[in-house]
Amino acid sequence: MTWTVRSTVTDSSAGAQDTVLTEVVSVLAAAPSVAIMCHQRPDADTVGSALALTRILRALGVASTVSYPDAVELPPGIAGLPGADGFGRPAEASVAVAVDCASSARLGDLRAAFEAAPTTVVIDHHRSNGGFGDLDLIDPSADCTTELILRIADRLGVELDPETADCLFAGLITDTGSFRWSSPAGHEIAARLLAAGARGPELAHELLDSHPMAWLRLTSRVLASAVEAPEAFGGRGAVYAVCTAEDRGELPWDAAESLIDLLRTVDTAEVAALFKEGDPGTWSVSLRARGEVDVSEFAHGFGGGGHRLAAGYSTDGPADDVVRQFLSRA
Ligand SMILES: [Mn+2]
Repeated sequence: MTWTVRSTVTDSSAGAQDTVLTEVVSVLAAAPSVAIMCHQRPDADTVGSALALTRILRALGVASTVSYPDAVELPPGIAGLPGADGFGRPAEASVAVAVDCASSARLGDLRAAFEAAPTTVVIDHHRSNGGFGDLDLIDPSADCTTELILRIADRLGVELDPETADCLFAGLITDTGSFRWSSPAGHEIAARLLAAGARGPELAHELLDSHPMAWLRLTSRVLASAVEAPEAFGGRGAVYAVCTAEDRGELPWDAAESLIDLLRTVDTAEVAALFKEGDPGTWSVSLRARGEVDVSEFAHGFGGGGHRLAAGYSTDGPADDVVRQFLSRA
């Protein structure tokens, strides 16, 4: 089956969402095979979404593969999710599904395989996602992409088992900052997932509260390097810090991911920015805003995207240049 009419929903109105959900569910249920793909620098929401969706499809008798881009290792907490040992290269499939992926560029080295599939489906909650599939189920009002996967399970009538609940909960707890900015729906979903057997406290510990000792040293180094820029963003102020590959040392690629949550607590700065070096000279930049600045818009200017108050972009160059470019537009 090939969908010739491109169907995109990026608004949250119930009617529009419902129409695309119906289409997505019918495509998935009828698919001979499905290749599910995560975004670069995979987090708990993209991985939890992929693993939950593959379990839901298995319950329907639909074969699927789960993949994430680039040759990286999953962070230990995420690698502990049920089924995470099943990640591999995508099989040639009749339907490719990108989960939690704000743009096709974020598919990295999976992009060609995604685009080669006869039917492509995008399931996401990033407001900056304009859609890049034949079917785009994009709901910016959802707290996480696993919330959308739950809607698919419900529509298919697939019952939640404890493992699927774990995978869905993983996306919810991380994308809501441990429920700090969860919507009412997010709390209701959490209650459902816990009742279905999700290991709430264990997942919170494994995904958010477990680090090697060397992480404390890294944290102290990076936070000590933080700089305030009171003139930035029309005088609203910014704070930024740099984590170089050398700072990170032997720690894994995701070691600095959560440090933005400490930086953004600086009460004199509207915007927090964390510059994280991967391979030397290549950077991913995390941005957070308190409420007045749209960092998704700002990140878009650098080819990135995200949510209004949490966004990011990738860039190259020496640390000083990368910071200067940021400040010149801030
Ligand atoms: Mn997400």
